Amino acid sequence: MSTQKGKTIIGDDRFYDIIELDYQDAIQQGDIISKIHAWDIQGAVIKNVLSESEVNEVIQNMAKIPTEAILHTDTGTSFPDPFATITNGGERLDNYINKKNILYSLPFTNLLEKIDAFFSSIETKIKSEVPELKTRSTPAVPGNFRVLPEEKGGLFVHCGYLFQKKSPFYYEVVSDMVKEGQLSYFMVLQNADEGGELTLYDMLWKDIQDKDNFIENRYVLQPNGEKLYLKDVRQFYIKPNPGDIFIFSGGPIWHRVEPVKGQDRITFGGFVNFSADSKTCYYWS
Ligand SMILES: O=C(O)CCC(=O)C(=O)O
Repeated sequence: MSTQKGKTIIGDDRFYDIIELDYQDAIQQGDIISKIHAWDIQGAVIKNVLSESEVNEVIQNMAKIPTEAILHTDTGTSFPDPFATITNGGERLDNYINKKNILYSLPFTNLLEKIDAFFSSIETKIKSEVPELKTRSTPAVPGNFRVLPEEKGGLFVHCGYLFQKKSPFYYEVVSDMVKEGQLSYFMVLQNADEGGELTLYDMLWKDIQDKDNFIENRYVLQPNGEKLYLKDVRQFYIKPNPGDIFIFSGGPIWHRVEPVKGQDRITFGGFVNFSADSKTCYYWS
């Protein structure tokens, strides 16, 4: 595994306010999620949430994930299943819960505890937890492993509000959570040898709300139906190091992951938002 640490924010034209700070400093601030949710800043790279040896342990334990529990997608693999797989009731929701139970049966206790501690410590004004699934009286999945290999094309351009539009059922089955201001988070576990940067586009949901199809990665559709090519949109890149977490306003901001070269890009991540009464910060996938 390559352990070289590189620059995490790449590009001179930084039209979003993305802060970069060490985990201890983020804890001192204590209101990072509120700030992103309020659009005071658009994201934060929080460094060294897991140490190098803790990251290596997670990567090694990923070999213990049963092959049949891994979901193969157009972009690589996911474990456990992401919320977007729940497009109806019944069987798919059961499958989502079964995969979550497999996650908790594997030796990922340290990772999952650190993720819980991360949310509780960077947002101290309100409590943080994984939301409950209303119809099953069990919590949702806190996040999932995403593996992007070289042979796939990265992660196609999207934003969280697009997922909300495409997977409305999920938002009905989780306990009262607002949809406005959804954030994304991910911890990098392994970077690709080359590529795999997260691209942030100067393009917001209020202006662009459609694509031709999920895997389209060259253009999005403007309200008048005309194509807007991504190469013509201002952009800059985020490439956190293993053990860092990037949390950002992924609901409204269109983004994608660049194609990967060499070793797989591996992250663990999900989404973040507040409860309807603003008393709880929820994270899930
Ligand atoms: O790198 C990842 O895990 C994907 C991040 C992302 O695109 C998202 O959370 O919406």
